[in-house]
Amino acid sequence: MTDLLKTPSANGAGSDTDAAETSEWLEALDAVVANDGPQRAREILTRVVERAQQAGTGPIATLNTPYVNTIAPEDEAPFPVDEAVERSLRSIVRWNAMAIVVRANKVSSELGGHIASFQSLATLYEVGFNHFWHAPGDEHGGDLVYFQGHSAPGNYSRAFLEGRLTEAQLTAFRQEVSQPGGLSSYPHPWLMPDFWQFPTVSLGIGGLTSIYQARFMKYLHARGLAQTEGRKVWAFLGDGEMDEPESMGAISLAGREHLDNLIWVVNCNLQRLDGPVRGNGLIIQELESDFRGAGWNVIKLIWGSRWDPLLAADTDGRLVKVMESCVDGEYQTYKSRNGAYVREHFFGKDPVLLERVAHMSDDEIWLLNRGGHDPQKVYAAYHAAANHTGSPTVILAKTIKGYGMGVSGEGQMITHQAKKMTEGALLQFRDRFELPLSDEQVLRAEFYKPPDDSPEMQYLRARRAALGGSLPARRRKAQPLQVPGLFTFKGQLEGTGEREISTTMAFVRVLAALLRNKQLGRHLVPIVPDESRTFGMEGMFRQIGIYSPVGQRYQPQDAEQLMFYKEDAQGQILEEGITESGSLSSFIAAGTSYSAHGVPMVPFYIYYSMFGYQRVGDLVWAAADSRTRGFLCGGTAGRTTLNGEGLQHEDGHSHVLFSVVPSCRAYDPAFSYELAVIIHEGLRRMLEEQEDVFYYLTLMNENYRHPPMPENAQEGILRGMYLLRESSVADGPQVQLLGSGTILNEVIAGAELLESQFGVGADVWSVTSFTELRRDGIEVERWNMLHPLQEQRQAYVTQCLSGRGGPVVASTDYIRAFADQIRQWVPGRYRVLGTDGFGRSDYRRALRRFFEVDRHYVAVGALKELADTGAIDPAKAKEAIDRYQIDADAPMPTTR
Ligand SMILES: Cc1ncc(C[n+]2csc(CCOP(=O)(O)OP(=O)(O)O)c2C)c(N)n1
Ligand SMILES: [Mg+2]
Repeated sequence: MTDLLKTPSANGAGSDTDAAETSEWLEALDAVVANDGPQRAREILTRVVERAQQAGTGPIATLNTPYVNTIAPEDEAPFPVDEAVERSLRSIVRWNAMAIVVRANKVSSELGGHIASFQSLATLYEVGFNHFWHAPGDEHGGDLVYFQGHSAPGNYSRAFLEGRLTEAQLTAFRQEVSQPGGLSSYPHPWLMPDFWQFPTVSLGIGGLTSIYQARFMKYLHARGLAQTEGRKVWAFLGDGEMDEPESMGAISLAGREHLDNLIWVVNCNLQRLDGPVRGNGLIIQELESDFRGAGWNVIKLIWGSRWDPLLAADTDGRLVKVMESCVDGEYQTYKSRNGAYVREHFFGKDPVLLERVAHMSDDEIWLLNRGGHDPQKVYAAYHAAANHTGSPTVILAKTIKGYGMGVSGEGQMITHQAKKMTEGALLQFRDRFELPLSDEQVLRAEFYKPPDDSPEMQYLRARRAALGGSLPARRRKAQPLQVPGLFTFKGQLEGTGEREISTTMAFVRVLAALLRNKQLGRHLVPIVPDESRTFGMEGMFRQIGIYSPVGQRYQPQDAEQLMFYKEDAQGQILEEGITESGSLSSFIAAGTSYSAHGVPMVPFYIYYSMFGYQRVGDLVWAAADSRTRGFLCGGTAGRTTLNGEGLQHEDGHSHVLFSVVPSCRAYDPAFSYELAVIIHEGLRRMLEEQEDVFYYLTLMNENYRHPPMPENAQEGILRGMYLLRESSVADGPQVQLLGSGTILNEVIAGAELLESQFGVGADVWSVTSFTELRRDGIEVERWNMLHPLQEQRQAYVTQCLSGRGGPVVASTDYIRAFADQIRQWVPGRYRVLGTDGFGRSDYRRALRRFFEVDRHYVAVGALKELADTGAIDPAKAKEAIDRYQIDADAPMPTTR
């Protein structure tokens, strides 16, 4: 990119080894433009560049255009209304947005808030609200707008004028707990479920998820599930935010799939939190080449209309040359000073330009505006973007951070965090935007709403009515879908007999059974990041097809095979390639389709569990925040079960990570029937009850026999544990053994050893979810604390274990913190075994011994607990250690 910036521009900057020859070429080009127009010049130049590259010149940078607006003034769509009313309306929105923050911080600076970002965005938002963004209704399915998170006061301000929020609510900004109807600091579908659709505030997430949203809309359309044509996804992103890898990481997908339903507006106010985004460069030029390279339609919106005459007169390119020679750090400084400063330091770079502006006063120079603050130019850019077909559009709008804040922030380094305005700045703000407020009202930062019959209010209502209603607005529910009975999974409930399969395979069978279901099948969205073969899902390629907007343009290599690689315009699988972030974004788009499109869809996103939460944790939270429904399936999970892949593949902690997400139900099932019961219940809750939950399921790749479902196990499977096997030793010490996932088999084997070799009776419990058990325990404990005089309740874990007798030992394929979650509700002694430490490759048997979670450790653990309670002699534990050849002095696995 730096090279591109250094490339001599069309205006003649840079070195020249033969100026006369260059001049001849340029004159020839000028003649073509004059006689045949710019289009013809473009044709010729394209051919010339091709020829030059064939001749070995190497790449010639063609991705950047000069630092001026992409749309020439004569090509601008004319602004359709009298701008005066809009200006007045916009000024009121600006005022209230600022007042929301200033007033909250008058009470206490504890609450925070941002003023400067929205002040730079106001024109970009208001033109959208007045002319472009449709709410869902009979005529239009509705546009989806990803608003900038920390500019939320701008949305609240408008909603106040539209009569959606009260003055009391504005005053309760960021008081989400203590004030009824208090406004959430940032967009949040849990805190304002009828208002906010997209939780954008973690920077980068909005951009990435908006791309996959646009793609998902095309997918829904192609599959005939929703009519999404004509609907647009708009996303507002900060220029600083573009440095997040998530922001730019999927722009090539948008280009490749021609997502012309996607419009990004990057607010290039040149600043982020600490300082300039590209103090020593030009962020707009940098982004232009990146996006153009990725196949986007790029609209640069740099200069406002007041520059038009100066640019029209710039036939020798001197002005554009100076524009390109300045860096963003300078542009920021200009707008924090005054007209005289701009004259001296900007136009003063070229004496000829100083002459050209000699007739202009300092005030006139100061008023030379930036594109993103000029409604006419913004309208023209939006109009072009909304009518563009064949590729996504990015509008790079140049603005001023803290516009209108004067000494309290305009273009200043500190502006991002400014939450207060000086009295002088408040009065100036009033004067500049011509607000009908007295000095006293200004100093109290009173909210202002013009009378209902004022031109502003009439205009505002008329525009939103024409566009179908208010935005943003969130739909809470879709039509419920009926979930078939549990018998759909008959095969899983009956067990596998002698056949040995993995839970991954069981999952694929459950999914296949669901896909065959007439009502529900269409609503499922299998998502894989290039791991279908790992999970044995390749049979689905042929059966339901892989979505590709262009179908399949090639004869697949395996066309002769039964299960060939089939891409299809109506394909159902989202085969994302190697992008866990992209896959999770598809998961969010599909799992919130009930809300964004009124069409319930159930994503099943299956991936390597190790490349799950720890890789894309923030997106997992975005999914939860968005009230996403669906199933995340961490495949080939477990620190010792995925044995051969070694350290960076073996997941022993994803369950602990998922346990922290409030809307996630996480399970570590051991048997097919458990999986079937859990998935069935999940579907029922998501589709029939319309609960906003998602499930995390770990799936293993170890093959073993799956028994039929024991009677009455269903409730326990869902609540988190049930008794799988009762002790067969009637008189003798007893223990309770807990296990989950594949390690449950080791626990069962451990019970057999205890009974046959030590005469100790062992009950075995299958714990499908330590996390659900903990949730229940916490809830019960809280209730008991707050109801001291009522009969105290018992946690489900306690109910299960009390009265059964003996100490409790748990073993899992996860770190100890996982099973430790339930400690305080386990009656009596509780020993937890787990796989803390770095993974490594070996046979499963060896790994389970290394991490001390195998049957022998289960037995030793149980015997030691019994010894500690005085039920047996400690020598028994020692006997087991010797018998099983355990090296008692081996260092902790965590240190190896
Ligand atoms: C992932 C993440 N990191 C940091 C922040 C804190 N933060 C909020 S806004 C901001 C600066 C944003 O600058 P820019 O994207 O240019 O937006 P502007 O306010 O200038 O429009 C920062 C660092 C965040 N919200 N998310
Ligand atoms: Mg910025």
